[in-house]
Amino acid sequence: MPQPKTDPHDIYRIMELFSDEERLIHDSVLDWVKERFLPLIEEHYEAGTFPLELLPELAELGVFGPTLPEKYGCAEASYTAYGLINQALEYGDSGLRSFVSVQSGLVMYPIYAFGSEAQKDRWLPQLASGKAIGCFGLTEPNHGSNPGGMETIATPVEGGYRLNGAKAWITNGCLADVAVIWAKVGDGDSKSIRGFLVEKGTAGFSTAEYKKKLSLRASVTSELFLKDVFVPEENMLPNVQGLKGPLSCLNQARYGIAWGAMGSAMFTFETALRYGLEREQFGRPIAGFQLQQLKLSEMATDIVKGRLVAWRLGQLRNAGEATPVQVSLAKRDNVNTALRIARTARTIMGGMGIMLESHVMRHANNLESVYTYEGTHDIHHLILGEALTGLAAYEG
Ligand code: TGC
Ligand code: FAD
Repeated sequence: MPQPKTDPHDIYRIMELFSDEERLIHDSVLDWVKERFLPLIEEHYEAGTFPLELLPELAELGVFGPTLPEKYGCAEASYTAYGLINQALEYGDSGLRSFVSVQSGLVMYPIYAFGSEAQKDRWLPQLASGKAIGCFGLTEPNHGSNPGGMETIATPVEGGYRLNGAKAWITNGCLADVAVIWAKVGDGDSKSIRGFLVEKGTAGFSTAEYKKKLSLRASVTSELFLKDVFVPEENMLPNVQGLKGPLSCLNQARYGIAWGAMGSAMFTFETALRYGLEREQFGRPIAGFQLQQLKLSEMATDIVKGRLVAWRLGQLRNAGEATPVQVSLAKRDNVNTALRIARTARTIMGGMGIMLESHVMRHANNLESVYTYEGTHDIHHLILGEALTGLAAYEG
């Protein structure tokens, strides 16, 4: 087989930008993904299940809430390490990264940033160790891109609140021991939005799984129903109010996706390159044809650029200076790049590319969801558009 003349996996020697500790964290997660996760993914993807049997090992790797303090059982690592973890996980499957994104960025983060000491002490160690699973309920059947319009209402009653409403498309909804539910209190203004920790088994709280997804099949997605659900006062997140509460959590998860998408792109690129070197047509490897080299060259270039954007964003985040607009740019563009690369990888693999066993179409299908969740591609264009012009174009 012909041999590459440069390291196709890291042409720009980007791994040298990270500390020894960050590289160690990345390598241990990536090794685990290759050895333990990839052998199981086909079976779970076909069955439409998440490999829950791997949860203790995932927790052992320290991937849940990795930037949070050690006193809660977390790794207290840098945001760069957090990014590299996401990159390694999504090399396996976007559903695996989703599971970890939700647990870390959308459940542990709000409890840590906005919760009471009692809420942190109770939930963070359980979530870090994988003994509890969480989910994040923001989207509703009638309000996706515009969560400020939410209809879920929390009515104050003696000792707490009574929640009524429904949430749609919730990752890990059916699995979760605790759901972070965002609801309007009182007059229905978006400034009244509060976060509530709703525990599995609470009377009036039920879930239903979406069963026929063609994307993220190895991730559980659910509807949540709240009918007169009593939530005690102590289960409300005390330290945030308004839409900025849930939107700040999205910064965490969108940041991880910007890295994760590059992991997916690296997998599909590497798979297509390997195939192109092995597969012969017209008496020579297909990677030797100019048209295929153009594709490989563009894929490799786009991966370098996307990884450098993620790295720079990580530097800004480590310094506490990353803005939501910067996060938006990276989420949108890196996911779009990864989707384009997955589709191109599929074409290089010809008919084989449509097979589950070749993995590239699984990645492409997954990325269709990633393109839409955590703010659609369009919404992220509008966020950058507003920053560039000072004109918000969401309405009218
Ligand atoms: P707007 O008036 O712009 O803002 C309301 C308040 O929020 C503040 N804010 C932010 N704060 C922190 N981080 C951000 N990224 C923020 N964006 C806005 C803002 O400063 C304001 O604060 P204040 O104090 O003045 O009240 O709000 P808007 O209603 O006009 O909406 C703007 C828009 C459209 C950008 C926003 O609604 C949006 O991002 N929509 C997209 C919705 C979305 O991303 N949903 C994701 C749901 S969760 C999910 O998909 C999980 S997938 C998980 C997985 O499996 O990985
Ligand atoms: P809509 O908002 O109805 O948008 C439909 C189309 O209209 C899109 O192309 C959109 O870009 C476009 N559009 C909307 N508004 C505008 C505008 N102003 N200008 C131009 N175009 C516009 N949510 C959670 O809360 N928690 C979760 O854990 C979660 N997990 C998810 C998992 C999966 C697999 C999926 C698919 C979604 C998940 N979501 C979750 C929901 C996700 O965040 C929403 O799907 C997303 O925000 C878009 O909302 P929507 O699907 O209702 O689309």
